[in-house]
Amino acid sequence: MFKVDPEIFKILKKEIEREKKTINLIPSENFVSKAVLKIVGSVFTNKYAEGYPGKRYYGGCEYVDMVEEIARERACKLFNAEHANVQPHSGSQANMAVYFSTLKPGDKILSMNLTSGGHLTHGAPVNFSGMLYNVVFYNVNRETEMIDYEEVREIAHKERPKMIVCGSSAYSRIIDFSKFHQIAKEVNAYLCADIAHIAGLVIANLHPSPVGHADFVTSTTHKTLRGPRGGLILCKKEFSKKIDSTIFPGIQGGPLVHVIAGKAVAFKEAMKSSFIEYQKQIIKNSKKLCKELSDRGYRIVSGGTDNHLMLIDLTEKKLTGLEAQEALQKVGIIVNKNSIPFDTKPPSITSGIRLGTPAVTTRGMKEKEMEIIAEWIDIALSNTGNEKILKELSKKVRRFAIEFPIYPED
Ligand code: DSN
Repeated sequence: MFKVDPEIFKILKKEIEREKKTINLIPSENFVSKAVLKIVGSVFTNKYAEGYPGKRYYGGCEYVDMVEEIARERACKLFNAEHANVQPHSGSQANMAVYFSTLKPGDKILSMNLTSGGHLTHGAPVNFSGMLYNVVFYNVNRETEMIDYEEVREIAHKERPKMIVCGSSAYSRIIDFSKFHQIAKEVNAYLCADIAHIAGLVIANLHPSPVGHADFVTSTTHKTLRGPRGGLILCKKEFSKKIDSTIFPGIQGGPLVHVIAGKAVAFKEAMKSSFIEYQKQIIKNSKKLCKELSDRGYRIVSGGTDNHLMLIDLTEKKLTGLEAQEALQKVGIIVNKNSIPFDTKPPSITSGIRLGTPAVTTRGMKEKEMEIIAEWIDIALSNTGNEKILKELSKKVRRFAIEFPIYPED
């Protein structure tokens, strides 16, 4: 393999080493199982399969049909949903399909502002969603830094949106989908819940499910759900035809069958009791990391976390998110800079960092390790200009990370 393209395979080797030797705290990343890795790298990548099981535009789809059917059935079972579409290449395309199937350009969407924790595809001006639709935002409350459902209700009644979008990329608290349902009902709006970040927690019953409340539920499959990189839509039966035809032929061509097979395997893994234990540990680790950082003087947005992630406001530490991300990367702790609510700095700089525990929990780390990581984060962020200290620390991080192999069987 190496001989075919040494340039790329050398880089692959480096990435393998990077993943092994660093501590990954990016809350939207994870490590898939060997089984998922294998099926995503399988010959299913060779197959065209435009259409849906039993109704394809290509011959030779008998096995592809079986795989997609199983993936759909497992998704419905896991989430107790009436219909699943497993073809979206990403969470963005899942959201796009929901909007295209229900809205016309210019229609009004009410969603969470990006700086309050929303996602680009929830109407950011630089995204297709913000360009095509008339978007009004709700923010978190300035004091509590949590969603203020009464404020959402007020905006909804004033603006009468055609769709309300809930769910987020950087919100560390429980989202009350039943309240959003009630508000959507009051103003006769569709409700779309984007659970990309919390899908695994929802499956494990550690976060309330939007199924039964939202008309549409979108997700990615690679965050807490720990599957391959991709998207997913769940919806009520009445919307199934519209959603399916919006995905194909509406916005996508051939589905990525190798990825759908990976989703099917990940869904099977998510049905095991060990998956529930894993999700419980993600939250325990998140709460512990949060407490340890708070004890060391870091301001946690909203004062804590109920899920797999937390946002740290670095304003009082006189650091930007970018500076913190770079200092931590030097020692092998990988995080991403992130806007905090009402951030005055641009998204390329930010006042905060976002940390999460899905990936470290997959490697078997527990509360004890969270304490060590918090201590190292503090040392790195208190010594951003001291290359000697950062270098010493990077050696410790590397030794520590190697003790928690991603694929112990290798
Ligand atoms: N980029 C993803 C995240 O990191 O949360 C969301 O799409």
